[in-house]
Amino acid sequence: MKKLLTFVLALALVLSVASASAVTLKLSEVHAEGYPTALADYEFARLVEERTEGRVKIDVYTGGQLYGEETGAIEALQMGDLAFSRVSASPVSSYVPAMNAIQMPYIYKNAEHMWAVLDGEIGQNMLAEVQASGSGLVGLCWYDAGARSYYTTKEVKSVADMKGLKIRMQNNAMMVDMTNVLGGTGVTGIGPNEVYSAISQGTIDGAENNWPTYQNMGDYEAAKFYCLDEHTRVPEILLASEAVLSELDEKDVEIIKQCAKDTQAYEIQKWAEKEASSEEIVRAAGATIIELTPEAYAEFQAAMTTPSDVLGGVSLYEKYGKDYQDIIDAITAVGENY
Ligand code: BDP
Repeated sequence: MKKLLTFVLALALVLSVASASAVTLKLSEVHAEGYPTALADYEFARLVEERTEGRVKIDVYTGGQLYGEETGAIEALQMGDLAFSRVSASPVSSYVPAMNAIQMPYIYKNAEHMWAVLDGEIGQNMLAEVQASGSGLVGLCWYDAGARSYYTTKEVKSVADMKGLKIRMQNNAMMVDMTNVLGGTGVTGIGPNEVYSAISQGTIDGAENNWPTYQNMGDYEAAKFYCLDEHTRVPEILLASEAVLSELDEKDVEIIKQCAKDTQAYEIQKWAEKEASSEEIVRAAGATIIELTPEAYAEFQAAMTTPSDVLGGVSLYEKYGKDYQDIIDAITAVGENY
């Protein structure tokens, strides 16, 4: 009896030590449950809990419950108020300026080209640069987010049709300028979950995004014209807070980094499925999908490298790319194989 009691006490002690050293961390996600990135977040959380044997548990908060604007989540990571966030690489550029180099308009020929870059030296160096830049952020892995195109309440078939349109953009100065050089007006400060109502209320004439977000947020019901200009391929990125990671055991930090990398292929597969089903839903709902003529497409592309009055006489590539010309050239060189 005494032996059993000693055993029970010892067990209780072990368990309490184990639970005392276990931490629960938060992950913020703007997308709804079931969206490819949200699925990847949960997979990441599952792997981390399993491989740290319960020492690190991650609670995923979807739908922008914690931060409706990704900029808010990024700043919380910097302050150590949040452990993880899956965000678009676009708003990260405000904190890690080199990040623009991997999302310049029309820099990739296709998804394969982008993945060769992200999985190769350029992409891996850029992930490392997130922390090396002193941002207080740690870049864990990339996820797919397809190509972004404009969707509007009026038909856009050429650059000329962009004139005067107020377009919601992500919090990234280069992206705002991209719309401005096309003749529209880029508007920021609207979270992705607020785009639908902003269009419905007439505050803006449209936005830009990939097929899954256009469909999943319901935006296709408010802005019925989707112009496949495919101006950018902006990958998603899973970020961690440097301050929060520094509180953890180094061994667990290594496990966390590996778990993130191991979810990339999973997200890419979920992405492909969702991209196809979203396109189907949007087309079936009767939205007008505009395939640009080669001439019209070339016009959109050319606007990015043409000096513009809007930018004080320089081109978008000059303004945002000149400090990262080596990276841009390297990305273009990878493209020769695609
Ligand atoms: C979606 C991204 C999401 C961004 C959103 C946006 O998945 O992370 O917040 O675009 O436009 O494609 O803000």
